Amino acid sequence: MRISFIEAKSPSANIFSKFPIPRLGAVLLSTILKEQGYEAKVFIEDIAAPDWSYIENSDIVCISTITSTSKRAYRIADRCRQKGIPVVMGGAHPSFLPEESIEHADYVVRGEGDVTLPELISYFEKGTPDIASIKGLSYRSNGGIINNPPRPLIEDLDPFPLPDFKLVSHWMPSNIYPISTSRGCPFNCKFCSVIQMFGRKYRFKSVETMLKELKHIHSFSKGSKFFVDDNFTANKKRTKELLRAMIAEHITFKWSAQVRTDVAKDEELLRLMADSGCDTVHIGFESVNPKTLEAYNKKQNIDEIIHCIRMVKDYGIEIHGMFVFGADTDTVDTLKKTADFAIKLSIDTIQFLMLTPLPGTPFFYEMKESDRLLHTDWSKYDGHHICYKPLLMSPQTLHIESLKAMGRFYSWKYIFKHLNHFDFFHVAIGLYGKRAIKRALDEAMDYLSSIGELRDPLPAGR
Ligand code: B12
Ligand code: SF4
Repeated sequence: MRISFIEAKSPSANIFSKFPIPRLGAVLLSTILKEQGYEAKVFIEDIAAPDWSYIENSDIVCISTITSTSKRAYRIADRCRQKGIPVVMGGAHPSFLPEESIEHADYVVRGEGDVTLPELISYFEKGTPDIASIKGLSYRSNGGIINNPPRPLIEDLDPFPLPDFKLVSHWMPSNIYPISTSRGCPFNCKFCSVIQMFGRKYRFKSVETMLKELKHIHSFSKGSKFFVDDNFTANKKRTKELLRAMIAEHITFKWSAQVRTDVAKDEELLRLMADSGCDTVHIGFESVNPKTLEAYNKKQNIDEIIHCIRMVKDYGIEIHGMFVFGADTDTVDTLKKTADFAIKLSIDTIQFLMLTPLPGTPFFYEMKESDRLLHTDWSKYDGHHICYKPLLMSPQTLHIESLKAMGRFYSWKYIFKHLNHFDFFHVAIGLYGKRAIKRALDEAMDYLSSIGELRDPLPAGR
């Protein structure tokens, strides 16, 4: 049986657009199926155009999508189904809106697919297990939609294979290599869909398994590595054990990861991070407005943010600071203050996103129920477009001022500061940022004037 996996193309640029990396879902699931004897191949549209002749000669097409890529994913699904190929869809978006996704797919896998998909493939091939018993599966039956009971989160991640990137079409050993060591996050931020999908119980692979995987990856991957865990240091004891073991076994390389401000409270952890090769951390600072931090339920304050920036920099690690604009407590002044704050504290690179009501999150249901969603053109749910009515600003103001705040940061001053230090990498980032902001400002007028026309019926169900 030949199974094609497709990760649908991003609708707009993001920080890794120049060096696209896949999410691990399609790569991991294809590896699991390959180990069970199936022929599987993965097409990541952001990396290269898919081989349609391969895909259209497949027995099953599996599509992975998040919210912003779902419009594209549905077009691919429609095309495959027109050719009579069964389509299975999974990922963060179909998991929360299965009734919408099933309009374009034959099956929707809700939540983690590692066990659900192999059961579904076995059902295709052998007729077992009974379809009604496959937890986490949605499908059509007798003109209606059946949502089987949810599948509990997988407890033990160790038995799953290391995602095999040889299955990914056009993958190069020099690419940034994504690695997952854990799932879930114990926090509960209001806008975050990760915890709705992967839970608040922090699950992680054992140090022994991770060491084996890292040793293998290190033997062939030439690029830097990105730990895609949402909170790589949620359990500091295990992270320190892992990093200590990496250093002891000489498995060190350039890596980056997503962490919270609380890393700065543990200097031993920072030391181990730096010694094992960490060059950049991605941190959700989210806001410099204390009321907004509270509204997001972020459980961090400004003093902790400042302390974190200083400490992390002291250890020679760069910071990619992520901020989210548009809480009911934010004004234009908040946006300006955020840019000034990021400049003053010399954050290395930043991402200013507009708060986005992602399906599955408490924020989405709050906006939907209070009729504050502007539209459901999901391709605009990418953090770079305003999609709801803010409280203290007009949608237009929030959209434009967010871009202007980015422009305040990625300014000529930023570029010349790095040029003076012969830091051409950041000069290039500054120039890229400036170009991206100009393009976004040029496109903003069309988008903002079309908001009224984009208004769709709101999706049903929770
Ligand atoms: C790495 C990453 C990135 C990378 C690479 C992105 C890419 N290729 O899309 C970068 C940094 C570039 C990035 C950018 C963005 N990201 Co991102 N990213 C992640 C992150 C941290 C890890 C992804 C991963 O590998 N997960 C681990 C694997 C195992 O999970 P998975 O891929 O979801 O797969 C599992 C299930 O979903 C399911 N499954 C998935 N696909 C399929 C397919 C089938 C057929 C089946 C049966 C099952 C199935 O089974 C898998 C195994 O259990 C996730 C958070 C997270 N925990 O997932 C956010 C996440 C995916 N990103 C998110 C967002 C919002 C964005 C941005 C819009 C933000 C921005 N403006 O910069 C952009 C958009 C990128 C795009 N493609 O358009 C959201 C998406 C939420 C949503 N509902 O849409 C997430 C969930 C984080 C969050 N805050 O909520 N991202
Ligand atoms: S800390 Fe990060 S991953 Fe955890 S809930 Fe908050 S935003 Fe989500």
